[in-house]
Amino acid sequence: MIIVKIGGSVFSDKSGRERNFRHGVVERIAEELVEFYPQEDFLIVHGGGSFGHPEAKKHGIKDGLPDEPRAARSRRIGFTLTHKAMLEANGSFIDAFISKNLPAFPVSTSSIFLTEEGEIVYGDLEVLRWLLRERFIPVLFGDVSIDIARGIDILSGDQIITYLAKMLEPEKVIFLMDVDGIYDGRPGRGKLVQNLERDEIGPLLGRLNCTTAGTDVTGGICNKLREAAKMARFSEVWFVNGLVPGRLSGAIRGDGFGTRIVP
Ligand code: ATP
Ligand code: IP8
Repeated sequence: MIIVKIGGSVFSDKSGRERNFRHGVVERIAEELVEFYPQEDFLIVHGGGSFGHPEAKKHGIKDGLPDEPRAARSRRIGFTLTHKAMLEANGSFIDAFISKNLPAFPVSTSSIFLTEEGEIVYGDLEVLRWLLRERFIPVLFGDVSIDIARGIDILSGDQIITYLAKMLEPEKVIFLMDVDGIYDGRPGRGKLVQNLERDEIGPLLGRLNCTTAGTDVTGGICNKLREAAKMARFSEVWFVNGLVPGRLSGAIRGDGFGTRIVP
């Protein structure tokens, strides 16, 4: 089984208007999967992109639930609206996959995971396992979460993937981004790292100024690399450009262009 994370920077323009969706890009990604399905099983996780992120920020979801009853009530409504924005993105994914005759099935992340301070502490994977057994392509997404410490939080698609990699042991995890892979500096300035050993991730995080406090000065890449270091213990991890046709197929075959992390 292969897990594919479709980054928000691939399926939408994160600096563009809210809720823009690159239908053509997602349909082309689905076409690349058609070459390999059903010989290969796939599980898809997509990010928030121009759907979840602006809504989560607007409603202060990462601040949890406040004590004051009126503020808490309005935050709860924001929680639902953020989830609804993600359902809209997820619906467009399902339509694109179905249009290419791929049996994609939506799985609402917030209905199967609980977090504590942003980390997954409970996951009900039973239905997911059965969907895979019955040859569906489950499509999960970065989402809101019920958090047992803060009331509510945001659960990133990258964290979901680490958890799933540990529990389901896929042969490969592929991250689709809007750049060619992991650079040893900012894209455009640093050099693309094509083969990255798990042990080299720590020093690279240092060079990229990813502080232990988790301030992602280089965008979401620090979080992605930290999660990749964890999941590389269980499977091979690839970072490839999802906007360039053929890069996903290359990573699936194993001869692709991008960054490959080896355990
Ligand atoms: P989402 O979290 O919405 O799913 P995503 O998975 O597409 O989004 P981002 O969190 O936007 O990913 O992170 C990818 C971005 O990180 C790229 O657009 C790239 O410009 C930026 N970036 C910064 N530093 C680096 C680096 N050293 N190597 C690779 N990408 C980097
Ligand atoms: O883009 C974030 O998921 P990510 C999900 O994978 C929301 O980090 C709701 C912002």
